[in-house]
Amino acid sequence: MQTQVGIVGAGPAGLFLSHLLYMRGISSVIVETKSRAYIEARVRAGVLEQGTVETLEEMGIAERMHRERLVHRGIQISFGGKRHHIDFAELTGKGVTIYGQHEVVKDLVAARLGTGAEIVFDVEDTSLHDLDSDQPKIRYRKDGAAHEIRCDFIAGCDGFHGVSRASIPAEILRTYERVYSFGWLGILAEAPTTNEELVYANHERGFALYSMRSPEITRLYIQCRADEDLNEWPDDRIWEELHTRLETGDGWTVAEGPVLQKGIAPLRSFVTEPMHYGRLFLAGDAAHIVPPTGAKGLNLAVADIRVLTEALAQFYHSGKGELLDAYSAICLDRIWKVQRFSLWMTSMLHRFDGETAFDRHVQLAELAYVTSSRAASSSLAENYIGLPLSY
Ligand code: FAS
Ligand code: PHB
Repeated sequence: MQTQVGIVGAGPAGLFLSHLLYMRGISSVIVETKSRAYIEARVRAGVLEQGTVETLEEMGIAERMHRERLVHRGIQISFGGKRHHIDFAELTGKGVTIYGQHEVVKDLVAARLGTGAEIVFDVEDTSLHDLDSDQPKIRYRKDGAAHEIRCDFIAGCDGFHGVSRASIPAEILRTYERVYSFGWLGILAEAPTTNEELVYANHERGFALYSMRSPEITRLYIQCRADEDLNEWPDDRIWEELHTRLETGDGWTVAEGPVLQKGIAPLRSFVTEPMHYGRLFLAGDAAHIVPPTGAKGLNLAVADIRVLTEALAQFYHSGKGELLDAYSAICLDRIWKVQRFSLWMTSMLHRFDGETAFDRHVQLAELAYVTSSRAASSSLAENYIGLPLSY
């Protein structure tokens, strides 16, 4: 098989790239290890920045999102038993969209297949070859048969555990990482929302987050040990911990309901430099991971893809490679600013092993300052709604 851009991974990065390239007249094929049903049911991010919403609108696949999304003016931060509103709309003129990542994936897959695009699901043994030539190749197996895709470029959109980053010679790569001693235990519950915005809570017992997917479905998280055993967390223990950590003394309570999904995700800050080698370009989680506290993972993938689309369009439409050469630097400028914000939000809202009484007082002072200073809350707001896009 031959195509202009071979894409590894049908997550948000790969799917956004494939459709944006299609709109620029550039052909692509996506290979994906999982099934279509699996990737469309995989519950992950929930918050879309304005830039991601505008990208979906530019692609002409925002109709269901506009119909089903929730639009929030801001967030609430809870500490010391009180909730404090950070009003993004008042501070920045913009809000955020609540629309599940798996819904975005459904819309993207439908749009891609609607144009006759090639998405090869259920592949095995993906490998990348001849990356430093002008005809790199993706090889994979499907239904026991070996296949090869000859491309001009390969986009590594296969997430943190994919093969793309590992295909770059180790001596080329520099990686930067911070691993946290805690993770997030998350549940998806069939329970009505009882608050009109997300609530981020810093409680003596640890962090908790109240989020949602629709008026009928809530998404909630509690900070837990990274090596926590999910079997030790029956539903009633989770609900009890959520009520404790989200208690605000103002009468607000979290509604309970059947738990539809339950899981523990580790937290990590991670960056790969450079984000390309030869004709292979990394995008999204294949190149970087942020702790979900800043709701950035999916949105950062979209920002990478907008740059990569412009760079590939410049190459095919004018024969120039300047943007391809500058791809890593352009993306990394935003990536490190998003890493900073996500680390800052995580440090402000979580309890840390070994923290001293002094550390705790400084953390509570940070929370008090951010929720009482217009300058500080404006800084949080402009990062949370999304920094301006490069392209
Ligand atoms: P993805 O990981 O989404 O997609 C990569 C795709 O490549 C997958 O479909 C995978 O099956 C496929 N793949 C992997 N190896 C392959 C191979 N060898 N060959 C072919 N295909 C291969 N972000 C938030 O903002 N908020 C959250 O609450 C949040 N929660 C998360 C919870 C979990 C458990 C995880 C893992 C991530 C979470 N994230 C969250 C981050 C997440 O949303 C990512 O940032 C987002 O999915 C990034 O999209 P991609 O870069 O496309 O990577
Ligand atoms: C979610 O709804 O899944 C969500 C929202 C905000 C975050 C992380 C996760 O910071």
